[in-house]
Amino acid sequence: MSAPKRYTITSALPYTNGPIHIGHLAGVYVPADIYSRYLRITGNDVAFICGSDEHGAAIPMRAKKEGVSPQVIIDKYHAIIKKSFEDFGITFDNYSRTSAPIHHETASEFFKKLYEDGKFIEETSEQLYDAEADQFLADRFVTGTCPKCGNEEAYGDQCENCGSSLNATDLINPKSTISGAKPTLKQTKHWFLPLDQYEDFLREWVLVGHKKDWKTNVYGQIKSWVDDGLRPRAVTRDLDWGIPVPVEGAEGKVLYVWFDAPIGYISSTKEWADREGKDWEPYWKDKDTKLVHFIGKDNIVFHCIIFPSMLKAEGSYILPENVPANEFLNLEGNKLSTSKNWAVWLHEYLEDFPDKQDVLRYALTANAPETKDNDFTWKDFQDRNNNELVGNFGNFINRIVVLTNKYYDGVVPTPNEFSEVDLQTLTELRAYPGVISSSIERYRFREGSQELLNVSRLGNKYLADEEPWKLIKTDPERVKTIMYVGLQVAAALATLSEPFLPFTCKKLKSILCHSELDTASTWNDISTKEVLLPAGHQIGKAELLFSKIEDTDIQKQLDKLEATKKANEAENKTIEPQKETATFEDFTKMDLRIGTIVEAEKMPKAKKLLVLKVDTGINIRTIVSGIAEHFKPEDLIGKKVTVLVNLAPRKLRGVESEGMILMTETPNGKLVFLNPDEDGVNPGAVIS
Ligand code: B3M
Ligand code: ZN
Repeated sequence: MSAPKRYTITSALPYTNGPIHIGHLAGVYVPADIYSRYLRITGNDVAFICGSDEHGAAIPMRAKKEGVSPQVIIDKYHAIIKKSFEDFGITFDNYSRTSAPIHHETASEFFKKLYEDGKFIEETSEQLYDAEADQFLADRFVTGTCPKCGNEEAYGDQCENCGSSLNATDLINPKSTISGAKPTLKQTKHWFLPLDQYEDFLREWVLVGHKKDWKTNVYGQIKSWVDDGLRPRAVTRDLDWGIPVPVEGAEGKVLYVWFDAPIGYISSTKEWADREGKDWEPYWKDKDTKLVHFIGKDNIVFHCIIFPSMLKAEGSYILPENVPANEFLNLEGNKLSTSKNWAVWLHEYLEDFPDKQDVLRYALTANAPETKDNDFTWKDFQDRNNNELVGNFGNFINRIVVLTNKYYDGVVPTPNEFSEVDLQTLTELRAYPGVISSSIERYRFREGSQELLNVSRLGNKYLADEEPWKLIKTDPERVKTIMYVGLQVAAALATLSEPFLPFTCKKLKSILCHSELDTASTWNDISTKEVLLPAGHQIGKAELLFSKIEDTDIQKQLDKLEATKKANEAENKTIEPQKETATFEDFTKMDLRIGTIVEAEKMPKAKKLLVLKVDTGINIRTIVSGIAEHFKPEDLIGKKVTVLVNLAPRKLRGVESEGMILMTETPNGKLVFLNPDEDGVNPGAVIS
């Protein structure tokens, strides 16, 4: 463990164009929170900073889709995001938003300073333009083929396939995402940050300076960009949503979202410092402060090339000490996607599992996409809970607390002489703070979470080997020592679990009555103090830390995803082309009548068929219908339906069918009787 320091820890500012999902959590917020909590409890001065990213093209685009103003969108999602982070236990010291006046001021000042210091190139050039929509096209307003990897859906600022940062004019076959039109070129003036002038600085700072201590995925990406050669990058846009460019001759232009958003870290720190009566500057300007950015891999270029070049150009800021970017998390084998609703949304998770914050935190950490993309499955989530949290951690704590209450009315017993095994267990225990610290300090949270579970494994093994429940009859003095040692392991777990399982930590501390201790043990005490829970200390009653997650709970989640899949398929379903023209004569040939179903039963040995008796007004006749998977026979009796009565009779499984009942289908494949108001019956649905 290193000496206490000042840390500024940032986590990517989420766009307020949708709620938070597990991909955001696993990639950014859970690791950042583990890191921040750990640094706080080991005595460091921490500013853990975040806020909503409310500018950029994503917001007006979402607003358009929902038919409301961008302000409505940012207010809606800012509230959802902020609340879900709070309920989930993410301990930001400040959660701001980039629409806040303090941010507009800070970002404008930053731009003006670079402008006045002559750090920008001002250039009028031809940019992509959508004449139909009367709008310049950059960033998400334009897609096309990536010149680097051939991905046909690259955006105007970035290719999500290969991670390249692009200028809109680099795209091959560009297409406006507003109108679908092929853009034309139109002249416009912008301010560019000449990144090419920062190549030497970037080489020296990252490629030489951080070769050893940055993650290889991050380092590799930076190296390939710098080696490819950097080009000036426009930091202004022709848009009406954003921070107005604060110089003359820039009417109708705003700052590029990736220029203002990272400055959001600074403005959020200012907001926090103002509220807390602190000085914000040391957190951004003191050379001894460690600045760490937690982000996903698609944000690497912005945090490792563009923002550092901006900070360098400004001149008075420190640079990040590390940018431990994660890879992506997939969900049940498919890429997470806000627009396709393929996600586990945090606010929905918290509704479905209101007291299981730590379970999701743990599942996402134990399976974190630290070095490669990973897959989240509900089955893994259930297994980790049932086997690791309930079966290992919870089981150990429950055993030790129940037995302490049973044997000693909850009072920590006085140990007798320690055996070899006792001493070894205590020695092993003392090593864990160092082991877990080392994992966390190297951003290996996955490894750290497994080491934490090893502590309860140590406790479980110790109890299983020593069997106090057997010895209590024959050697009660020995049992006192065993229980005492076990309780020290439990006490260590209470402290060591805080970064990974904060809700559990709180519960466990309350069970062990930590607050009643003269000096509650800290992280470092576990290695150095002889005693964590002293003999004579009274603990509380047992309470389950975790509970089993049943198959039905998991099935509900899987069903939700299945419904999303179906809805997506339906959305992509092409409308069947219109059939050949029917003459009026053709039409009048068909005799359509209203009928009532008077009897219904299943056709033996046929999964899909029902045999119906229908009163057509002409007679009661048999009609065989392929609707058995959609209706129960008993629900059909008395139902009025539309019947084609003069369809040539035909035999189905030996039963003659005299007519056809008209039906249609909802997008997810459910057959329904003709009732156009039925949920999901859409224009274009074929009647058959
Ligand atoms: N708003 C998040 C994203 O790319 C983006 C991060 C900004 S961090 C300054 O999803
Ligand atoms: Zn690409």
